[in-house]
Amino acid sequence: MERTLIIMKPDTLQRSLVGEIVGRFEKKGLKIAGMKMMELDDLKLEEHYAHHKDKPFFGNLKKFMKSAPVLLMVLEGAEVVQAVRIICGSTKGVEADAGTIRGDLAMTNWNLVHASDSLETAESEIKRFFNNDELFSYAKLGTDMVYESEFKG
Ligand code: 3AN
Repeated sequence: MERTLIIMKPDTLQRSLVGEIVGRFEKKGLKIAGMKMMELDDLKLEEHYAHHKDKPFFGNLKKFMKSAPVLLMVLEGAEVVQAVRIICGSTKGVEADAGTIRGDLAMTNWNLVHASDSLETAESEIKRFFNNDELFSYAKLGTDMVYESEFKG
């Protein structure tokens, strides 16, 4: 099964949307393999947002991401990277489809969640934020109600 990284950004905590957002992933049938709260620092943010480090908004992005703790979650499931990106919606809230987290709950680039954009990125992002002993393998009840037999495993 694939794994992906979710960061619930400071606006999730400040807007009391933790339960709402975690609930959307749970209701989809995804399995939580790890979860924790953390304050991000410049080093972690410069690594995580390396692709944005020369952009004019990078300073504001770092300031925002350090303004309150974040919640980190590793989700597991078949084709979970793609499934989670669809649930999150496109980057800018006002342009994101209704029904997505960003489309329903965000207006701007303060968009509540980060989700890994590919399997390769997910692997390196999970390693960046989680130690092996913070990730859990267990049999989740109801899995056979979520997946067709071809995805069982
Ligand atoms: P996504 O989170 O949809 O994968 P990224 O990785 O391109 O999007 O952007 C990460 C974060 O950088 C966004 N969530 C947003 O906070 C910020 N960001 C991206 N593009 C812009 C922009 N044009 N103006 C301001 N902030 C931006």
